[in-house]
Amino acid sequence: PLPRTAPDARASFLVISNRLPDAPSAAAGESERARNVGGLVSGLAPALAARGGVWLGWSGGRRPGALELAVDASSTPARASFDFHPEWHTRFYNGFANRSLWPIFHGFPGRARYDESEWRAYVEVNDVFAEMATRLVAPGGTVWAHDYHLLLVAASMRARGHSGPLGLFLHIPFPALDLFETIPWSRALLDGMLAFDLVGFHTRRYAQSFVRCAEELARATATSSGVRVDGREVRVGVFPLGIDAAPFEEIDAATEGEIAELQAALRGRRLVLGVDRLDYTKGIVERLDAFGRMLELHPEWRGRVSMLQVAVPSRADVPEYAEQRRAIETLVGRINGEHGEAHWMPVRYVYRSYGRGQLAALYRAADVGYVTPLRDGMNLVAKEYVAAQHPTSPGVLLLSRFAGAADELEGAILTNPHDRDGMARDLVRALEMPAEERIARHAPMLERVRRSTPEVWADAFLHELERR
Ligand code: GDG
Repeated sequence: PLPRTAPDARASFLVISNRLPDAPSAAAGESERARNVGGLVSGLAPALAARGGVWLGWSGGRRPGALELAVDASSTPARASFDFHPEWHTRFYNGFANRSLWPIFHGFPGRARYDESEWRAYVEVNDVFAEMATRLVAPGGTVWAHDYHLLLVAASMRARGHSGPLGLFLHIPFPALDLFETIPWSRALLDGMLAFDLVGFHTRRYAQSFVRCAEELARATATSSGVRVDGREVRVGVFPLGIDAAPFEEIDAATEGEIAELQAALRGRRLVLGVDRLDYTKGIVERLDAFGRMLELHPEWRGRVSMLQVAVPSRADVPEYAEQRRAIETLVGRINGEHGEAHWMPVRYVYRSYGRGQLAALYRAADVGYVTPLRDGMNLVAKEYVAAQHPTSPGVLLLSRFAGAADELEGAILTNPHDRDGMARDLVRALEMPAEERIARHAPMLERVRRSTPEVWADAFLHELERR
């Protein structure tokens, strides 16, 4: 399908992501990345403005034949369109992206399923994005693609004559060779990624896995800056994404009110908080289970602590997500049934999203930030929790070793979400940590979170991408 309209002036800088930052939700209850792009947008907006750039992504609409691929420039909004094919949502997005790439990249081979028609849709949609992108950006312009939905756009843009720098940032982990090579189209995906000039990851581990796959599967040679393959240099870099801490640090009057209300409801009980998109990678079931185990092992905490789990609706039309929701809700019921009293519910669970101010209030009121994904590219919730703590009476961050954020947040208690008893013990340690130690752990983390803004991240990536 060819674009029907395109703006005349070509941009010198183009950002491409599956969804546009301000796109309305695709399906009722689907929050998707509308939130984390909050950080992305604030990081990229200055770069877009300075360079007269545009942002290309799917608008979220699903009407066949409608204007569906929108372009949002910082100053002069432009739109381009293609005929939307409804099966793209099921095959490309819910299919190959979220039922094949998402699970395997997070280390869940048992959940990954492969279907050739979905792979074909993935190739086709990447091609459509590439076609649109090539029309929008000047031939020598800079292109920055985001995430696992768009691993093939660089190859396709090169084939269409684009000569400027092409960069990719992967927001999720990159798996070890043993897992990656189980994907039926692993070689094609790898070649697609190797068509970029710069590939960025959140952590060193993911970058190393990528280099290892390139060596083994594409006969690349590791160099000091990345890999050399077919006589070309592909740079590989580590660019940990941060947050804008200010909105979480500055608690306004409305937020103060929310905190007071929450504290009144807690009636002196300690609060352990989990906030996640409802996703099996986030380890919500394991986390609830360890909380229940803690109440068994440490009955002295019964009636003195409550856990609140906020689960933000996500990808609800993918069967694994609906099933995960049922598993969580069953477990919450079981824990409350087994451990609860008429006057005390151990777990409160809400399936909805909150505004940022409310989220900041929850973070600040929580004694323990319970952030225990089984695997997570970075995890920005951990950083937001740190930013929201009061520096003289901070809570404790209990963080999974398997979140990318664990590399940076050294003051956290690092835990293994696969170890139920260990996590229960770490929870008690967090609840009992003296103020002095809490402050000593929190201060350097806050410093780091403040410094590492999305703007710093975007500048570092783009500087490297445009360095010749
Ligand atoms: C992917 C990677 C990587 C959550 N609930 C609400 C809400 N949120 C916001 C949080 C946070 C964001 O959503 C979630 O970001 P995470 O990083 O924790 O997780 P993913 O959505 O899985 O993001 C991840 C990230 O990309 C960036 O590269 O860190 O590893 O999986 O900002 O605050 N926001 C609002 N209401 C909510 O109820 N407004």
